[in-house]
Amino acid sequence: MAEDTLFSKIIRREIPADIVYEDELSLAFKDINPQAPVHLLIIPKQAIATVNDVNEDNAHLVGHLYVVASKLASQYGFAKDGYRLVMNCNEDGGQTVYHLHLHLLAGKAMGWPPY
Ligand code: DGP
Repeated sequence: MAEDTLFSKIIRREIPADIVYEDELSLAFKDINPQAPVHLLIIPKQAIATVNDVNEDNAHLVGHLYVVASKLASQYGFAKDGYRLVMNCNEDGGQTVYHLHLHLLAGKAMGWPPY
C-alpha cells in the first residue's frame, strides 16, 4: 500500500492546490515549482508510489493520465506546437513525491537530452 503523500492531501483538499481538471479517476493541478510556462501534474486518485508499482490491475489508470494530458493539451491550445510528458521514478529518476504523477510541460521548445 502506497504511503499517504502530500498529493493524497491535495486530492482530499487538506492542502491547497491550483486544480485545473478532475474526474473520478484523476486530478490535475499546477506544479508549485514550474519548469516551463505551463507545468501541470496529472495524478491518479489511487495512490500508486512509483512506476515500479504499475501492474496489470492498475495500468488503465496510467493510460488514463495520458488521456487527460491529451485533453489538457487541446484545452490549453498547445497540442499542435507540442509539449513534454515526464514520469520520474525513484532517486536517480528525480522523483521526490512518491505518488505517481505525470508532468505535463509546455509553452516553450524543450531541450534534449533532459540533463
Ligand atoms: P517529482 O520530482 O517528479 O517527484 O515531482 C514532484 C513535483 O511536485 C515537483 O515538480 C514539485 C511538485 N510539488 C511538490 N510539492 C507540491 C505541492 O505542495 N503542491 C504542488 N502543486 N506541487 C508540488
